Amino acid sequence: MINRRKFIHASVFSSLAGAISQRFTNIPKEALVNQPVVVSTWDVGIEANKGAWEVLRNGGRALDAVEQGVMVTESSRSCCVGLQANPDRDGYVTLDACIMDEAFNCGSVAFLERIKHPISVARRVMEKTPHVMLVGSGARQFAIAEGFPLEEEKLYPEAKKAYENWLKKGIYAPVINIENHDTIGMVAMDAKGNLSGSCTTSGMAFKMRGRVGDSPIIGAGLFVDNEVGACTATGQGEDVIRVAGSHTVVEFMRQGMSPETACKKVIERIARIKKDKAKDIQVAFVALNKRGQAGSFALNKGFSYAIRNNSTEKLITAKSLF
Ligand code: SD4
Repeated sequence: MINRRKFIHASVFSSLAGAISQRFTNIPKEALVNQPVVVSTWDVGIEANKGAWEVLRNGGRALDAVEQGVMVTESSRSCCVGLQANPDRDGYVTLDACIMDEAFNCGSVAFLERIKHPISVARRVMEKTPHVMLVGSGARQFAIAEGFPLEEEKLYPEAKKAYENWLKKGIYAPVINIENHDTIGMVAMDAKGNLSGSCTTSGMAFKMRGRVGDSPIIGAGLFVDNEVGACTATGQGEDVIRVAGSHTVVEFMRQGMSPETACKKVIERIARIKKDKAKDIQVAFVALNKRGQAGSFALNKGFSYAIRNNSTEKLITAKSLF
């Protein structure tokens, strides 16, 4: 039998817990609007959002939308994500991706070669293994066992040209800035108000063999907390990882900040760390809160993000620190 002291303790604790969760999410329940929306990074996000929207407009799940959406980019010959992308400095294309749903389920692959849709392998890791992350030959072995075709090992013509060009000097000074990006990150909310996110990349062009950036790292390149919001990152992954970028943005939204302000706070933190080097790189975050409000902020000019909902489909130039 529960005694009076324990009862008082339990009831104080539960009302405190309610107050805390209300304060940290800071979003009144009645303000929640279950309108589907999808937001993704860079100009390629417009086409990717179309793929996601096919799922969302039919009442589908945000998780399916963010997978289908970025698969459009992974397949696109005109983009820099997926097997058509630039290789590492040894001439091999290596891919990273992750996905996260509304219940903290997540899956990730890194340093994956010769598989066309790393995002789907990441989802399979999430759904079919007790793990979150598989890398390298182990990730590929798992993909093949799951029936993903092993593609030919080759460089697509544009990537081959770019690589041969790079080899002429062969200077190892990788940097991700506005001319040089190769990722798509996507966050979405479905008609039930559930959030999910995905992120897929070929990483940094001509990177060191085995280098992995932020994109497949849950908390860095992507984070989803269905009570609060979702965030994805793009840009120089090393600098996103060191501040646990996407997770930190979500935590700022939990404190009540708008998506844009939350992204800005983390960008400012990166700028403080990078000091005078902050102007040489690009980092940007795109975030969506539980009310379906989207926002973004970049370190430097030149970043845009794409949004699609029932009333709009557009590319927005993000505000930036510099
Ligand atoms: C990485 N964040 O591997 C990725 C690269 C990127 O646009 O976003 N490029 O560091």
